Amino acid sequence: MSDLPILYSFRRCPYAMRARIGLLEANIKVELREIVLRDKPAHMCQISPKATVPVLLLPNGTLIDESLDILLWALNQNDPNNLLAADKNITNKLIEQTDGTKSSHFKHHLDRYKYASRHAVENPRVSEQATALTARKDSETYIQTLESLLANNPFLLADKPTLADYAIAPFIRQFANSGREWWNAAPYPNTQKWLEAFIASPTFQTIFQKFPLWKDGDPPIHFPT
Ligand SMILES: N[C@@H](CCC(=O)N[C@@H](CS)C(=O)NCC(=O)O)C(=O)O
Repeated sequence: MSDLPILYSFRRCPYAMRARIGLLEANIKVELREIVLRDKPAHMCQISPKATVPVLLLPNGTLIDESLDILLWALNQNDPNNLLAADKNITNKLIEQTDGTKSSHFKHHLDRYKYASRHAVENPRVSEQATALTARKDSETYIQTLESLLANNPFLLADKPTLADYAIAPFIRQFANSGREWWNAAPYPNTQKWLEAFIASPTFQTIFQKFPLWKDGDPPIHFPT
Protein backbone atom coordinates (compact mmCIF):
# COMPACT_ATOMS: atom_id res chain seq x y z
CA MET A 1 0.00 0.00 0.00
CA SER A 2 1.30 3.44 -0.98
CA ASP A 3 2.07 5.92 1.78
CA LEU A 4 0.65 8.63 -0.48
CA PRO A 5 -2.95 9.01 -1.63
CA ILE A 6 -3.58 7.36 -5.00
CA LEU A 7 -5.37 9.39 -7.67
CA TYR A 8 -6.88 7.66 -10.71
CA SER A 9 -7.10 10.36 -13.32
CA PHE A 10 -7.68 11.02 -17.00
CA ARG A 11 -5.93 14.04 -18.43
CA ARG A 12 -8.72 15.52 -20.55
CA CYS A 13 -11.63 14.79 -18.17
CA PRO A 14 -12.95 18.07 -16.70
CA TYR A 15 -13.85 16.32 -13.44
CA ALA A 16 -10.36 14.88 -13.06
CA MET A 17 -8.97 18.35 -13.80
CA ARG A 18 -10.87 19.64 -10.78
CA ALA A 19 -9.20 17.04 -8.59
CA ARG A 20 -5.71 17.79 -9.90
CA ILE A 21 -6.28 21.54 -9.46
CA GLY A 22 -7.31 20.97 -5.83
CA LEU A 23 -4.27 18.82 -5.11
CA LEU A 24 -1.95 21.29 -6.83
CA GLU A 25 -3.40 24.34 -5.08
CA ALA A 26 -3.26 22.58 -1.71
CA ASN A 27 0.18 21.19 -2.53
CA ILE A 28 -0.83 17.66 -1.59
CA LYS A 29 1.33 15.05 -3.23
CA VAL A 30 -0.36 11.94 -4.62
CA GLU A 31 0.59 8.93 -6.65
CA LEU A 32 -1.03 9.70 -10.01
CA ARG A 33 -2.37 6.84 -12.10
CA GLU A 34 -3.28 8.03 -15.58
CA ILE A 35 -5.96 5.86 -17.17
CA VAL A 36 -8.04 5.64 -20.35
CA LEU A 37 -11.80 5.26 -19.99
CA ARG A 38 -12.03 2.32 -22.41
CA ASP A 39 -9.62 0.24 -20.34
CA LYS A 40 -10.09 1.07 -16.66
CA PRO A 41 -7.78 -0.59 -14.15
CA ALA A 42 -9.39 -3.42 -12.17
CA HIS A 43 -8.26 -1.90 -8.86
CA MET A 44 -10.03 1.38 -9.63
CA CYS A 45 -13.31 -0.40 -10.50
CA GLN A 46 -12.99 -2.57 -7.43
CA ILE A 47 -12.62 0.34 -4.99
CA SER A 48 -15.13 2.55 -6.84
CA PRO A 49 -17.65 0.41 -8.73
CA LYS A 50 -19.26 3.44 -10.38
CA ALA A 51 -15.93 3.58 -12.22
CA THR A 52 -15.70 7.27 -13.03
CA VAL A 53 -12.61 9.43 -12.71
CA PRO A 54 -11.34 11.03 -10.57
CA VAL A 55 -10.95 8.50 -7.76
CA LEU A 56 -8.82 9.33 -4.74
CA LEU A 57 -7.83 6.62 -2.27
CA LEU A 58 -6.25 7.82 0.97
CA PRO A 59 -3.60 5.76 2.78
CA ASN A 60 -6.11 5.13 5.63
CA GLY A 61 -8.47 3.47 3.14
CA THR A 62 -10.88 6.42 2.78
CA LEU A 63 -12.25 6.72 -0.73
CA ILE A 64 -13.27 10.03 -2.33
CA ASP A 65 -14.70 9.51 -5.80
CA GLU A 66 -16.56 12.72 -6.59
CA SER A 67 -14.53 15.52 -8.15
CA LEU A 68 -15.98 18.31 -6.05
CA ASP A 69 -15.41 16.31 -2.86
CA ILE A 70 -11.74 15.83 -3.81
CA LEU A 71 -11.33 19.53 -4.57
CA LEU A 72 -12.92 20.46 -1.23
CA TRP A 73 -11.03 17.78 0.69
CA ALA A 74 -7.75 19.19 -0.59
CA LEU A 75 -8.59 22.87 -0.03
CA ASN A 76 -9.97 22.24 3.43
CA GLN A 77 -6.50 21.07 4.41
CA ASN A 78 -4.55 23.83 2.75
CA ASP A 79 -5.89 26.80 0.85
CA PRO A 80 -3.00 29.25 0.50
CA ASN A 81 -4.73 31.19 -2.29
CA ASN A 82 -8.02 31.49 -0.40
CA LEU A 83 -10.07 29.69 -3.05
CA LEU A 84 -12.70 28.97 -0.41
CA ALA A 85 -13.19 32.67 0.34
CA ALA A 86 -16.28 33.24 -1.84
CA ASP A 87 -19.85 32.77 -0.60
CA LYS A 88 -20.54 29.04 -0.30
CA ASN A 89 -24.20 29.15 -1.34
CA ILE A 90 -23.53 31.16 -4.49
CA THR A 91 -20.54 28.95 -5.31
CA ASN A 92 -22.53 25.73 -4.87
CA LYS A 93 -25.45 27.02 -6.91
CA LEU A 94 -23.19 28.00 -9.78
CA ILE A 95 -21.38 24.67 -9.74
CA GLU A 96 -24.69 22.82 -9.66
CA GLN A 97 -25.91 24.76 -12.68
CA THR A 98 -22.75 23.57 -14.41
CA ASP A 99 -22.57 19.84 -13.81
CA GLY A 100 -25.82 19.03 -12.02
CA THR A 101 -27.71 16.07 -13.42
CA LYS A 102 -30.95 17.80 -14.42
CA SER A 103 -31.81 18.35 -18.07
CA SER A 104 -31.79 22.09 -17.37
CA HIS A 105 -28.14 21.99 -16.28
CA PHE A 106 -25.27 22.96 -18.56
CA LYS A 107 -23.63 19.50 -18.55
CA HIS A 108 -26.73 17.98 -20.13
CA HIS A 109 -26.47 20.35 -23.09
CA LEU A 110 -22.67 20.09 -23.23
CA ASP A 111 -22.87 16.30 -23.64
CA ARG A 112 -25.38 16.65 -26.47
CA TYR A 113 -23.25 19.30 -28.14
CA LYS A 114 -19.96 17.40 -27.82
CA TYR A 115 -21.35 13.94 -28.48
CA ALA A 116 -24.20 14.84 -30.84
CA SER A 117 -23.75 11.65 -32.90
CA ARG A 118 -24.41 9.50 -29.82
CA HIS A 119 -27.42 11.53 -28.77
CA ALA A 120 -28.91 11.82 -32.26
CA VAL A 121 -29.39 8.03 -32.11
CA GLU A 122 -31.91 8.58 -29.28
CA ASN A 123 -34.17 10.25 -31.81
CA PRO A 124 -33.39 9.12 -35.37
CA ARG A 125 -35.61 11.81 -36.88
CA VAL A 126 -33.32 14.53 -35.58
CA SER A 127 -29.99 14.83 -37.39
CA GLU A 128 -26.65 14.98 -35.64
CA GLN A 129 -26.20 18.56 -36.73
CA ALA A 130 -29.63 19.61 -35.45
CA THR A 131 -28.92 17.89 -32.12
CA ALA A 132 -25.66 19.80 -31.77
CA LEU A 133 -27.18 23.14 -32.75
CA THR A 134 -30.08 22.77 -30.31
CA ALA A 135 -27.70 21.77 -27.51
CA ARG A 136 -25.43 24.71 -28.24
CA LYS A 137 -28.40 27.10 -28.23
CA ASP A 138 -29.65 25.58 -24.95
CA SER A 139 -26.19 26.08 -23.41
CA GLU A 140 -26.22 29.78 -24.10
CA THR A 141 -28.50 30.78 -21.22
CA TYR A 142 -25.89 29.36 -18.86
CA ILE A 143 -22.98 30.97 -20.72
CA GLN A 144 -24.85 34.28 -20.46
CA THR A 145 -24.95 33.84 -16.67
CA LEU A 146 -21.15 33.51 -16.63
CA GLU A 147 -20.82 36.43 -19.03
CA SER A 148 -22.83 38.70 -16.69
CA LEU A 149 -20.81 37.64 -13.65
CA LEU A 150 -17.59 38.27 -15.55
CA ALA A 151 -18.77 41.75 -16.50
CA ASN A 152 -18.49 42.66 -12.80
CA ASN A 153 -15.18 40.94 -11.99
CA PRO A 154 -12.33 39.34 -13.94
CA PHE A 155 -13.26 36.07 -12.16
CA LEU A 156 -16.68 34.60 -11.48
CA LEU A 157 -17.19 35.68 -7.89
CA ALA A 158 -14.24 37.91 -7.03
CA ASP A 159 -11.29 39.82 -8.45
CA LYS A 160 -9.19 36.66 -8.09
CA PRO A 161 -9.92 33.00 -8.80
CA THR A 162 -12.06 31.12 -6.29
CA LEU A 163 -13.37 27.57 -6.14
CA ALA A 164 -16.10 28.31 -8.70
CA ASP A 165 -13.61 29.35 -11.39
CA TYR A 166 -11.57 26.18 -11.04
CA ALA A 167 -14.59 23.89 -10.73
CA ILE A 168 -16.26 25.37 -13.81
CA ALA A 169 -13.54 26.43 -16.27
CA PRO A 170 -12.64 22.84 -17.33
CA PHE A 171 -16.22 22.41 -18.59
CA ILE A 172 -16.21 25.70 -20.49
CA ARG A 173 -12.94 24.65 -22.09
CA GLN A 174 -14.67 21.49 -23.29
CA PHE A 175 -17.60 23.54 -24.60
CA ALA A 176 -15.30 25.95 -26.47
CA ASN A 177 -13.31 23.08 -27.94
CA SER A 178 -16.48 21.41 -29.22
CA GLY A 179 -16.83 24.20 -31.80
CA ARG A 180 -13.81 26.45 -31.68
CA GLU A 181 -14.70 28.62 -34.68
CA TRP A 182 -18.18 29.33 -33.32
CA TRP A 183 -16.82 29.98 -29.82
CA ASN A 184 -14.18 32.42 -31.03
CA ALA A 185 -16.84 34.46 -32.86
CA ALA A 186 -19.54 34.16 -30.16
CA PRO A 187 -20.71 37.30 -28.33
CA TYR A 188 -19.16 36.36 -24.97
CA PRO A 189 -15.98 38.48 -24.70
CA ASN A 190 -15.74 38.28 -20.90
CA THR A 191 -16.09 34.51 -20.82
CA GLN A 192 -13.66 34.09 -23.72
CA LYS A 193 -11.08 36.22 -21.94
CA TRP A 194 -11.63 34.36 -18.66
CA LEU A 195 -11.23 30.99 -20.37
CA GLU A 196 -8.06 32.09 -22.19
CA ALA A 197 -6.61 33.31 -18.88
CA PHE A 198 -7.45 29.96 -17.27
CA ILE A 199 -5.80 27.99 -20.09
CA ALA A 200 -2.69 30.20 -19.99
CA SER A 201 -2.43 30.02 -16.19
CA PRO A 202 0.44 28.11 -14.57
CA THR A 203 -2.22 26.14 -12.68
CA PHE A 204 -3.82 24.78 -15.85
CA GLN A 205 -0.48 24.29 -17.60
CA THR A 206 0.70 22.22 -14.62
CA ILE A 207 -2.39 20.05 -14.30
CA PHE A 208 -2.55 19.49 -18.06
CA GLN A 209 0.95 18.07 -18.39
CA LYS A 210 1.09 14.60 -19.94
CA PHE A 211 1.76 11.50 -17.88
CA PRO A 212 2.33 8.00 -19.21
CA LEU A 213 -0.55 5.56 -18.92
CA TRP A 214 -0.37 3.65 -15.64
CA LYS A 215 -0.19 -0.11 -15.43
CA ASP A 216 0.12 -2.33 -12.41
CA GLY A 217 3.72 -2.72 -11.28
CA ASP A 218 4.89 0.63 -12.72
CA PRO A 219 7.08 2.79 -10.48
CA PRO A 220 4.90 5.51 -8.88
CA ILE A 221 4.48 8.87 -10.62
CA HIS A 222 4.01 11.75 -8.24
CA PHE A 223 1.75 14.74 -8.71
CA PRO A 224 2.43 17.61 -8.22
CA THR A 225 5.91 16.75 -9.44
N1 LIG B 1 -19.88 13.05 -10.71
C1 LIG B 1 -18.58 12.54 -11.07
C2 LIG B 1 -18.52 12.44 -12.59
C3 LIG B 1 -17.18 11.96 -13.12
C4 LIG B 1 -17.28 11.51 -14.59
O1 LIG B 1 -18.36 11.30 -15.13
N2 LIG B 1 -16.10 11.31 -15.24
C5 LIG B 1 -16.13 10.75 -16.56
C6 LIG B 1 -14.94 11.15 -17.40
S1 LIG B 1 -14.92 12.85 -17.85
C7 LIG B 1 -16.05 9.24 -16.46
O2 LIG B 1 -15.23 8.72 -15.73
N3 LIG B 1 -16.91 8.52 -17.18
C8 LIG B 1 -16.91 7.08 -17.15
C9 LIG B 1 -16.85 6.48 -18.50
O3 LIG B 1 -16.90 7.21 -19.51
O4 LIG B 1 -16.73 5.26 -18.56
C10 LIG B 1 -17.50 13.45 -10.49
O5 LIG B 1 -17.79 14.65 -10.27
O6 LIG B 1 -16.39 12.98 -10.20
